[in-house]
Amino acid sequence: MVDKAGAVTGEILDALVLGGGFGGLHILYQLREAGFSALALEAGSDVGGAWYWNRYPGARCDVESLVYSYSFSHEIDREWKWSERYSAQPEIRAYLRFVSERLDLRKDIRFDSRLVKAVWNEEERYWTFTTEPGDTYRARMFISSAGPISAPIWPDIPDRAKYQGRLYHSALWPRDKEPDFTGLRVAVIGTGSSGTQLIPLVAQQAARLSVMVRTPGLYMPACNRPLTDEDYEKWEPIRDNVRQRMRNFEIVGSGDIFMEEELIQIRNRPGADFTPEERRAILDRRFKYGGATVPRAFTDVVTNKEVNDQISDYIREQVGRIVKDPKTAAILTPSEIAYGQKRVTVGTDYYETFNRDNVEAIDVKATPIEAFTEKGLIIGGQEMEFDAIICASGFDALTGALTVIDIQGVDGRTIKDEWADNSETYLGFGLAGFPNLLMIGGPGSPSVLVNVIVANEFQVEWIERLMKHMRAHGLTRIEVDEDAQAKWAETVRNAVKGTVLEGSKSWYVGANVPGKAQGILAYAGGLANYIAACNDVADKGYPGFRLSPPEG
Ligand code: N01
Repeated sequence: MVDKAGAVTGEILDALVLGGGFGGLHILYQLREAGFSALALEAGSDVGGAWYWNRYPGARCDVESLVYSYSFSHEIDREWKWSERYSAQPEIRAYLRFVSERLDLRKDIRFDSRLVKAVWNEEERYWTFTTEPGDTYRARMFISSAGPISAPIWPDIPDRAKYQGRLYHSALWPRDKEPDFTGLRVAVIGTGSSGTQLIPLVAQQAARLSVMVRTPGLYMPACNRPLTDEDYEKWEPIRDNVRQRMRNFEIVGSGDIFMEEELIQIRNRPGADFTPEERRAILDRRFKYGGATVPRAFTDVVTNKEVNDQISDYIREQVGRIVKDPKTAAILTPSEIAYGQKRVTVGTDYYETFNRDNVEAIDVKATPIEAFTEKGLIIGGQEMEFDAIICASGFDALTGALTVIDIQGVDGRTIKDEWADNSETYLGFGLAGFPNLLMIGGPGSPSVLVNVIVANEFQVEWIERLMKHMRAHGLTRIEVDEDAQAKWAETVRNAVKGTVLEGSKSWYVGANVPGKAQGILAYAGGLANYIAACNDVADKGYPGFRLSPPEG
């Protein structure tokens, strides 16, 4: 079975895009506008990417929606109105559906099409793609926007298949019927961003909720609220300026839209400029504003231990203030984590939920979960019975979305093998041995360490510029130079030297996936430096890439 746009007509597309999320929709649009033929493959039945699959209760973004949205189109920006400061998953999905319809992208997306194989044809210089329903496509360029956090992993606990109760993963939530936990004994494994968001809502239904806490993270209340007409009256006159400043990297654009200008300016100064008392007063003002903004108070939060300690302590203090039972508070206190080593979680009523009579925290660091059983879990040699178990156990981040696909480059080299020992790329865009493959949000790019929508938009525009360059110069092949890749990998490693990230044991460094190569996965040197490096490469005619015209 082959698709009309692919093998049946014999057409070789200019590009095949993997993924129908934020990055995939944008690159599809840009390529079409630039006159390239392109299709996108999406495993889900609709657009949304991560926001299609992560439909667990309470799923919402932790970046303010007014800037967790596209800026490339003034029209789209003005036509869409967000209802809340941090939008919930259904609204983000609706937004992406709106964008896909508004830009007439859906006709170029193949839904329910999971890419399982991609093979590079060196002689003919194109990729052949095979999807799970068995369709095949061919394209000169393979552009992956598969998502940095899109390959779910289950907890590394034996005998999961034995469990006879209702088993869920937060990122593989049922698409047909919303689960009802009313009257059930429920366990949640995992207290990262997903667990933190779903626990308060599941607790409202469950008869008993047991939260398995292994490494408690730093948590901040979102202070989410509806966006009012008044907010929009404030936003309209500053919108273009904020968007521009974000694109110039003067502001982060993740959670400070309506923040006082003075605090935004302080953010450009090191915490070392202030006394501990002054810093505390600044943190108090940020805390009132809400979201992940407290830790982003100064420029040196990940490099200056004293400043980092103060911020980490400030966040930790909340636990004892809110959680009434001291034993529970001790289990939830993130004593092992410094700010920056693990992503701060942002939610609503998370700590408050542990004051409910039907909720308990179980310390599974002290007493690990040993195994699943037919009826529940074994912890400390004792079986605990549960009617439902929710695994909010995270993702094989940045590399996992591509290593699960059989991607064969030059001489049959596979991405899975290439990334067995490291996750090296050149500028996060390309990988030696895999010609004409370009990545959005790939390892070695800033992606998850910044406002990912802003990073995506830059990468999309950079790829568009590269493809136009290749077309203008009659070039049909591009491949990363091994030396350039090794140098960029060194830059990525150096970017965390002397920062708290060196001590990270989280998915940032692959520590959550047994057997995964360990090392920082994203470029932590800041979006501005990253953009300067990538633009410099483009301005100089793409050194580090070998570009060539058709042979013969
Ligand atoms: O996954 P995680 P996530 N026994 O990896 C625990 C983005 N995101 O889905 O830390 C016991 O953070 C594990 O424990 P430990 C965001 O970037 C964004 O929550 O390894 N526990 C940990 O607590 C985020 O960072 C949004 O000790 C086990 C949890 O499972 C990223 O996605 C919303 C265990 C996994 O936490 C991932 O978040 C959701 C075991 N055997 C996600 N195995 C927003 O925008 C695993 N764990 C808000």
